[in-house]
Amino acid sequence: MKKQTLLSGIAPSGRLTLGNYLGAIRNWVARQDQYKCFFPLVDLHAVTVRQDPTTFADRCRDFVALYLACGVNPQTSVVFAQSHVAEHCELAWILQCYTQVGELNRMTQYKDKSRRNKGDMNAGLFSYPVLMAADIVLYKADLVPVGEDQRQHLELTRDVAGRFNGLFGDVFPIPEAYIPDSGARVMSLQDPTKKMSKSDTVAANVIALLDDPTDVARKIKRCVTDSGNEIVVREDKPGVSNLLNILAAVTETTTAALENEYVGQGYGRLKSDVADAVIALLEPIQARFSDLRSDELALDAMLAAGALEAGKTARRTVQEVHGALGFIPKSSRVGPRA
Ligand code: ATP
Ligand code: LTN
Repeated sequence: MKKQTLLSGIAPSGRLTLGNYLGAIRNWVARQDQYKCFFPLVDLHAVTVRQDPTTFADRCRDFVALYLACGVNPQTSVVFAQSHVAEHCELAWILQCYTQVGELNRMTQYKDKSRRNKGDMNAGLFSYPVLMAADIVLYKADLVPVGEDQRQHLELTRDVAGRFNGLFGDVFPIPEAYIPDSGARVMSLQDPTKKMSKSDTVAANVIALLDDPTDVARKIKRCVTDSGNEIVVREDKPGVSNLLNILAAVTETTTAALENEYVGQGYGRLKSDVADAVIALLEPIQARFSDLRSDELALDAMLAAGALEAGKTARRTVQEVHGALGFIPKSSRVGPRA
């Protein structure tokens, strides 16, 4: 039987975090043998906020090396840079013409980012979810593993794809989001009512995948906990709930089991267990990263091969979309001008 298709991407802004790993990358890796997988480095998404051109390419290579260090297998999964496959932009344009401004206005991430980016309210920030929809349907993806914050963008993708199919026939499968039970929303260490975010400029809020073990231990030791001493997941205990969620996700257990295990224990013990578990998770990833990142030629060659392969599928889909819309097919015969 033909494998279904899985696709997911992360914009190379900031530094990859434990949230990105638990909410997204880990769930890509766990499914990569069951699905035909596409993992674009979505660099076109990153330029919705200003990036420094002198360091951007290096950051992009760091991200790709980290994908691989986390277990993405480039022999079986297609890893590539979105900017190397022009069809992402072509399809995004067409899909914009089937997306309502009102739908984009309702995106909470846009409302959030526009509040924070008052000085640069560019049109890319607004239309970004359509580029994401194009990323997904270009490869006719069936499954999209993401964290909780992307649920709304996935719903929009489903709506736009369904609308297009309603007008032009079944061109796109309607993709499903895969959002994990645990690790789908890792919170900031200093403000656990807010999502841990890779572009957060306050280092103490974030565990980066490349943080060294002493930093990880220090950040967790100093993270905000709550009043009282009960170790439970509860709305009025966002700090402790976050630590329990992280520990449950990293050690692949449930928060309910951990609540039982920690009855009568103090916050200090919980924090040192979370630190140990996170450090044990990150150490092998960091070791593999150093090896992979040191061979830039090999990384770039892998991206070139990925773009070649992704481009074949992408071209086919764009041609199908053009056909559905009634564009003149591009002739393979070049003759004299009429
Ligand atoms: P930025 O700060 O640049 O907006 P971010 O850290 O919020 O970045 P995204 O690029 O929006 O990350 O997300 C990449 C992937 O990681 C998405 O699938 C997203 O749902 C997931 N993700 C991001 N942050 C978290 C988090 N704190 N917990 C769980 N999953 C997360
Ligand atoms: N918008 C996503 C990143 C993203 C993505 C995608 C995720 C861009 N294209 C396609 C899944 C599938 C975000 O996490 N900010």
